[in-house]
Amino acid sequence: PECQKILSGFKTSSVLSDYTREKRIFIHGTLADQDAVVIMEKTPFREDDLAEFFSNSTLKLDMKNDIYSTYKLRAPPHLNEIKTTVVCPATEKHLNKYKRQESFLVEETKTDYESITLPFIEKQNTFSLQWVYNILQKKAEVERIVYEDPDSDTGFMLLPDFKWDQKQVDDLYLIAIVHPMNIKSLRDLTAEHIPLLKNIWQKGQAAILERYSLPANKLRVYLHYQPSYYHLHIHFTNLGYDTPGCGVDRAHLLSDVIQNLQSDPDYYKKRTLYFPLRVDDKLFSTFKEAGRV
Ligand code: M7G
Repeated sequence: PECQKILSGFKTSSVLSDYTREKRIFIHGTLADQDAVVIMEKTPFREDDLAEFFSNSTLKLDMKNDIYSTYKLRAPPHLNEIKTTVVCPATEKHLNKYKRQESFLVEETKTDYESITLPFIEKQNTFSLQWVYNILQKKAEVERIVYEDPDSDTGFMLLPDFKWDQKQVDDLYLIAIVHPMNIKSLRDLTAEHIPLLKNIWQKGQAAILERYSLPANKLRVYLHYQPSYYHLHIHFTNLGYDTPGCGVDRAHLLSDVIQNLQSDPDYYKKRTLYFPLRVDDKLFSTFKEAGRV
């Protein structure tokens, strides 16, 4: 792939958030006068690179004391790449999504969903799904597809999530995007969708085993509620890696979802669901205006 210099024209406006331990930073700025978000993340070490890493690096001594010494290591640039994501033009919603801010747990009853959340989604207050349609119509990320089942009722596309650079299996992260076009989220699922969910569960696991040699019992497979994008998709992540968003407040294990629908066909239509929302999230304001926060 070609090397691009687009970031040389990036003008920083503010740091939206900065996660020291995860070595990840979210920056708001402009690119050619358009709002943009740049996300940079230092990537894990790869065992396969270690030999080259040691033979081609130089060390600058910081301090030495008895048997202890610390250094700054300069590695060859190709072994020290920074994973970077650019969103441009970025909307107000993107800036909110990436800004570090306080969250509150929201309670959503069946009625809240029907009177607050659903109208909110239908007014297209949510993120554009263009990137999802591009994947389903093979207009983008075509060469990244890991597995595809084209069936219009039970089919899906499995491909790497853009949070994963695919360099090591340790932080494996894929998403399965369903072919049916009318399932917005967990809330729309009924017993009718069990064949779709089981199909994704079985074929997704098999494809990941074949491609990455990672067995099913090493995978965390879940849905987000609320998601950011209201076209049903399932997250497949390495169990050994604490993916952002894998916590109990947003993640619903696919295995539980299937069982809940087996025990009650309308389980997710009726349940009260709990999830965190950020204070600047428009959905949060909508719940607040309705007196539900
Ligand atoms: P979500 O649960 O709707 O929202 O998941 P979240 O982003 O708040 O977790 C959407 C998933 O799709 C996330 O894991 C994103 O990293 C991933 N994703 C988002 N976009 C815009 C893209 C994209 O263009 N390509 C790919 N491959 N993944 C994306």
